[in-house]
Amino acid sequence: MKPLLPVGEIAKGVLAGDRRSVAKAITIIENNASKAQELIASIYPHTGKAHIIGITGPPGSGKSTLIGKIIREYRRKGKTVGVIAVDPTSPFTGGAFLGDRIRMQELSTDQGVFIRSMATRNYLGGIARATKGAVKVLDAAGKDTVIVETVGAGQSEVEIIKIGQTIVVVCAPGLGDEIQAIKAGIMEIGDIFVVNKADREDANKAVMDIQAMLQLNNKEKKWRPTVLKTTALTGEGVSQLIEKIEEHKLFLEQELERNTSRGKAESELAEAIKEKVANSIIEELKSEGKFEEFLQKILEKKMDPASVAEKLLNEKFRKQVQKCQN
Ligand SMILES: Nc1nc2c(ncn2[C@@H]2O[C@H](COP(=O)(O)OP(=O)(O)O)[C@@H](O)[C@H]2O)c(=O)[nH]1
Ligand SMILES: [Mg+2]
Repeated sequence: MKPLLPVGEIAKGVLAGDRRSVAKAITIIENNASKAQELIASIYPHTGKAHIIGITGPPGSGKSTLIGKIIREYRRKGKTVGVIAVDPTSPFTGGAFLGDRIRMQELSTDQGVFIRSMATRNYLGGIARATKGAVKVLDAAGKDTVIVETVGAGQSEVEIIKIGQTIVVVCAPGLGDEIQAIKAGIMEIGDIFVVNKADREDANKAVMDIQAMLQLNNKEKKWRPTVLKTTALTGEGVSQLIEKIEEHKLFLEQELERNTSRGKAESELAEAIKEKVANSIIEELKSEGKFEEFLQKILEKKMDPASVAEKLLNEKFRKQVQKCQN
């Protein structure tokens, strides 16, 4: 066996975007909790640049096929893509991925694409945590977009998919269980709903079913989820899906900006209030002669400024409370 590289070396490789280091880093995250922590700590400052897309839905709805097409579309736009598939039913390593092996090879030799499937076994700290770590690795490695694929069922999947900043729920007509998948808490967190296999005739009915459910769920939301149709096999509808994803990304960026300007305004207002209140209290103390009286005590070193301030304020507020009670 080859000697193992120290974590620091692997982290350096990840930051340089080296594929093999990325693969090793994810293996560390899967297998070694203490090393994983060290690794995450060293790459963490370089994360936060990628847009993370969560793609969920029932098995067989065509998520992996669709992701193959999404990757191609992003590559055409010159963007790099990382994929973490948490899906035991159709692992990316299997033949099902992308429909055929030729296209899979095409993608696996592309340096701008990194695909990794993670089994849903018992990871230390949980699968959601391991997935989060793997996403950070791809983010730090410079991938513009990171996609997480997961089967939409059960609470742990909901946990995983929340890693995504934009959440895409993929259903297919005639699967029967699309509504169940949506019921599992995913309806509330989906940003974009996709009815894949639009080549099937009952696709429009599925679109209407989802739209009806969305209407029931119509809590005051700033982002209105939409329903799109795709045919992953041919790629039809995929560019519209990418457009919607980009629109949601822009929405998130604008929300963030609004929130930070709100935060700034909030602290400015608090500062302004503090200044006004302090000034008016000082003025009052001066007019009462208290300020001068206690200033003298400080000059004579009988009291320190902090104790004086406390005493003055205590007296002042006791008086006010008494005023109120009368
Ligand atoms: N008719 C049709 N079949 C599709 C379409 N997209 C995927 N499939 C097929 O559906 C099956 C499941 O696809 P897969 O991508 O593995 O689904 P996943 O389990 O959601 O990842 C495969 O046999 C695909 O070839 C589509 O748009 N139309
Ligand atoms: Mg799949």
